[in-house]
Amino acid sequence: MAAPKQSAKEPVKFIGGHRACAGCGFPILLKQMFSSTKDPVVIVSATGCLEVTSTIFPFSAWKVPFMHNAFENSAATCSGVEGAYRSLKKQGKENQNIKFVAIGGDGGTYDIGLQSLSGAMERRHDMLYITYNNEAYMNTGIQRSSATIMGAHTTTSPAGKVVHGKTQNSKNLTEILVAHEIPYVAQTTVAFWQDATSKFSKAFSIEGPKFINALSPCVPGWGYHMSQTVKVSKMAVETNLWPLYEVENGVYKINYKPKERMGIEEYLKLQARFAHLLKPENKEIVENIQKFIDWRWEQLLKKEEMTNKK
Ligand SMILES: Cc1ncc(C[n+]2csc(CCOP(=O)(O)OP(=O)(O)O)c2C)c(N)n1
Ligand code: SF4
Ligand SMILES: [Mg+2]
Repeated sequence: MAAPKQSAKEPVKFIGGHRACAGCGFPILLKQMFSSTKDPVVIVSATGCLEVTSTIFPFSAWKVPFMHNAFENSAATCSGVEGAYRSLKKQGKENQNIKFVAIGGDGGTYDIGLQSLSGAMERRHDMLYITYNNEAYMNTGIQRSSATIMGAHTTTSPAGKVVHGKTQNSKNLTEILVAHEIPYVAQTTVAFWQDATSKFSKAFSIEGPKFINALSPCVPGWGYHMSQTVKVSKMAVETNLWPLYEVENGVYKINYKPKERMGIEEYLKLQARFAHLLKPENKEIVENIQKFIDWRWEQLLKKEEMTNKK
């Protein structure tokens, strides 16, 4: 589905002047999200870089209602707000078509907010949950989360002589959400504007719970130059590390299949968090990462084939 046409006259809903780092991924993502609907939007946000950098009292970068809640309950708060709205509509006290969006980082979604997210999806609230996944707890100093990929150096999975960054693979949260059998689940990332806006548009057009997992590069946490955000995001897709796909009512669609997937080294060498992996003695770790990526991709292809069988 194409994104709704925007005119330059339409008011910007996430404005400049916020304190996110130059080159941060999530301001791009927010522009993609807001350009995908003309309906009023209510935002509920977990604690994290996005909230901290955009709501420094007495300033706010938000031109829409914005509710900050605790780190772990963005989905629960949003479901409460959406429930109240439904009640007001029933009573004839509200007639706008409002979209409810809960946002959390990977720490606030993959880890600490998972039960709250699971509950809101299971109760079938009419809301969109977006995680901007920068693969660590960035706001508090780059600690590993269950979204951090194997081998990445973080302050709680440091690369040294014995251990070479995070020792576990990342959790596949997108598939956990697919298992909730909700109407719409998708993965996207900031470099693919058309992909992201199509997915936000589709999510806004569907009634019920929706989930979008958006890979969102982080300049200091990943260790790349601020001019390289789009390149890094693109390479995550070209290497099959972060496939662009969607699952609509249980049917998988891979939105982009690289003609020839690039080797993961091409992605690793762009970022300081993986610098230690490029040493010859860590070749085996890189091979294991590659094997894991290829295995996940194969699983995804099979799911697409299986769910599209007539
Ligand atoms: C219950 C609770 N524990 C810890 C914190 C401290 N804290 C605030 S933001 C944050 C990290 C958030 O990580 P993530 O959700 O990935 O968002 P990011 O900062 O990466 O954007 C932490 C640990 C908190 N606010 N509340
Ligand atoms: S630390 Fe990372 S996620 Fe946080 S504002 Fe900076 S670039 Fe964005
Ligand atoms: Mg994070």
